[in-house]
Amino acid sequence: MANQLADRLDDSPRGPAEQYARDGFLFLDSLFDEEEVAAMRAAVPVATAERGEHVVFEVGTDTVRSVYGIHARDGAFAELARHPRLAATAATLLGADVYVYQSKLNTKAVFGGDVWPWHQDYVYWRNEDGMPSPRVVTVAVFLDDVTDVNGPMSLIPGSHRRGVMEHDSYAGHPTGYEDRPLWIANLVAQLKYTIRKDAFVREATQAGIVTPKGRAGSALFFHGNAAHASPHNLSPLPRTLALFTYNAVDNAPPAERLHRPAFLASRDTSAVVPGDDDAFRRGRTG
Ligand code: 6CS
Ligand code: FE
Repeated sequence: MANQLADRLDDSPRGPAEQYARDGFLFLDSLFDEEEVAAMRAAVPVATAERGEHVVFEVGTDTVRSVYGIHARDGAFAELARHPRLAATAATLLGADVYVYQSKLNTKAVFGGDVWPWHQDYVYWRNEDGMPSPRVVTVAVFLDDVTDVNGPMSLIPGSHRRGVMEHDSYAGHPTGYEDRPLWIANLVAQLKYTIRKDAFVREATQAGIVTPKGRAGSALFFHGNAAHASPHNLSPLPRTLALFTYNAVDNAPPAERLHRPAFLASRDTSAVVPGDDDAFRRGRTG
């Protein structure tokens, strides 16, 4: 009896899956080592030199904010998207076979990396792509050290259990992007859907705010309904993240709802087959 009582009183999570279920995110410090990160980082300048609709710039500048669809082209990021430490972990957290719904590099550039206001991701995938449910998880792989001053992501623990929170939204083009398609409003600092101030204050006052920081190679898994944000980069150091969104294969949006480009909502819903764990070791491809 005593043990059962102790167990009930001790609400500390048993393992990673329980921690994710409780908090809506899971931070794995130094999931990849320096050698592996160096191999991933080598692919960053190639990606940020790309030009096209999949590359988003900070408003009014030629500073790259994001490069989308990085998993869909052969190379290091395709390898990283199917890395077992990411894809198998995502499948475990969702309890389902998963496919890569979206991928991107968020550069948070020095002296120009703009904010991501408080938002939930799933509201975009539900409203813009018709995703049926929030059985979706994103992992941010730190390709640079993440510190207090280079624009770390913050989250509200447990906010994923609130469902889609109250949001403010706007129609039309964000200022400075009038010549872009309307989906640009989902991707820039002037975000189309942001958590309403009273809902944010209520949740953040009750649950607090956490800001996972760590060495390059760390990984932050977060639920599609986890409220999150990130500030400007105030440091002389970049804060490049490679983000992969894994959706449950049986949670794919109906094809007829998919109007945004494939680099925002993949049409390939085939389950990810995890690759080699040593894919980023010296002498390997990747
Ligand atoms: O609309 C989207 O797909 C993107 N927008 C935001 C604000 N986060 C998720 C995703 O990258
Ligand atoms: Fe987001």
